[in-house]
Amino acid sequence: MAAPDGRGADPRRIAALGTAVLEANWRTTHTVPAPGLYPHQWSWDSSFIAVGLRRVSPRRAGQEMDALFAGQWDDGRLPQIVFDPHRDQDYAPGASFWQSTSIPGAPRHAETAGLVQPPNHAWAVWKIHQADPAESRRRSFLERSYPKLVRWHGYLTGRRDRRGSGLACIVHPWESGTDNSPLWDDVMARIPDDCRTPLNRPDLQHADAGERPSQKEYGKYFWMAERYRDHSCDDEDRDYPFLMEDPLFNTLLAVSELALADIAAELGLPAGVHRERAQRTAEALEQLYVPELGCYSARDAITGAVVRKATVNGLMPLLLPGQAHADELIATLNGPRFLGGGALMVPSYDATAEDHNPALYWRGPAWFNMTWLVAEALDRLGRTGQADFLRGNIGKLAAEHDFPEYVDPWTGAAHGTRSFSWTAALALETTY
Ligand code: 9YW
Repeated sequence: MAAPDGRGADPRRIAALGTAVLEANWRTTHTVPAPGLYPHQWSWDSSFIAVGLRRVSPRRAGQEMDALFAGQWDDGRLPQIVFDPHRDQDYAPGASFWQSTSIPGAPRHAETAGLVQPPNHAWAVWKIHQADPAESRRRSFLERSYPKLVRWHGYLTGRRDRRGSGLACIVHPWESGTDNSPLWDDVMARIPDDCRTPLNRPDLQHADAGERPSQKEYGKYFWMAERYRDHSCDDEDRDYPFLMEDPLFNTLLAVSELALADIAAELGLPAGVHRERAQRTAEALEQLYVPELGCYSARDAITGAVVRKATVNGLMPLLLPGQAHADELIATLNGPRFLGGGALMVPSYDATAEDHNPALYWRGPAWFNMTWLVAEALDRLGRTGQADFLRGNIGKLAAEHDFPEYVDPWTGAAHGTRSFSWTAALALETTY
């Protein structure tokens, strides 16, 4: 019988069950995030998936990244979604919404979304290489991935640094990976919801409406996606209303830039330039630190206002080496807003906030990828006991509840869809 805190859950069982989910969700070239709800390839999901997959098949983990890179645009962007053309009716907005093959600079042979997702890819590529360096070298995995990753980061630090602050902007809540996080509420209030596309919500066939973004939120999501698409996704729409600098997105960019330094060194290329870029992003992130919250937050790049809300996104700079606010971030993590009330995994949103909802998507529940990232950060800081506690709960709650999308942070009750790939992959990863 597993201990209530997750320590003692059988790692072999977790690994076997997690591997079976990944096997079932594999589709010839890539892994879908979940059967039913998410039938295509999602960008940052693939990186998390590959981190776990490399433990059982580094080769397949490499293929996962190759399939995503096949959707890269001429400007370097890696798309939020690479669509499976056979599943257009099963997810909205799909390939027929984006019509990407007629957008200048988008790939001709893959249908993709025009948006992006957080840049955890170089980090994943480096981890895949480390899992089996000989296999990676045989397949020239780093040689072929490196230039693509450099172009991807070039897009983010170039065209996406919309305010010249040294931080990449996201142009849609979907780009944050934390779709309906309270971080976006103020800006969302000024976004129209009268999109032209009919909202048919195939997602509601696979998940409870109470656990998904509302119809009004979807109207706004579609309105922004339409506007971005109709501007050829060119990032030059001067009056575009949603430009946010997110601490999660920019932390992953810096962490991935450090991974690019490791990759460059392995390839015998200059690595210093990547370390300098990572340092610049880390320094720019300081603009997002909010002392009274004891964590980082998002900034509206249009008004310059920093959002006064504590979310798991704002804890992520803990991953950065030499983090100046490590003590404050740890205190916040262990305080009442996050783990202080006896949570098993890290809540996505301040537990003391009046509108915290432990069952609603990114407005309270704990997600496996975020908890895994926090555990990684704790490990780097030498706080292995707490990292093990979180990893133990990741494995235990994942295996106990058929690999849910997210859970109630205190009871562990499962929410969202099941057989969720990054839950399976990261649960598998915790067993190594
Ligand atoms: C959506 C696929 C995606 C994740 C996001 C998560 C959710 C909904 O599912 O987005 O329709 O894109 O918020 O992080 O990549 O798993």
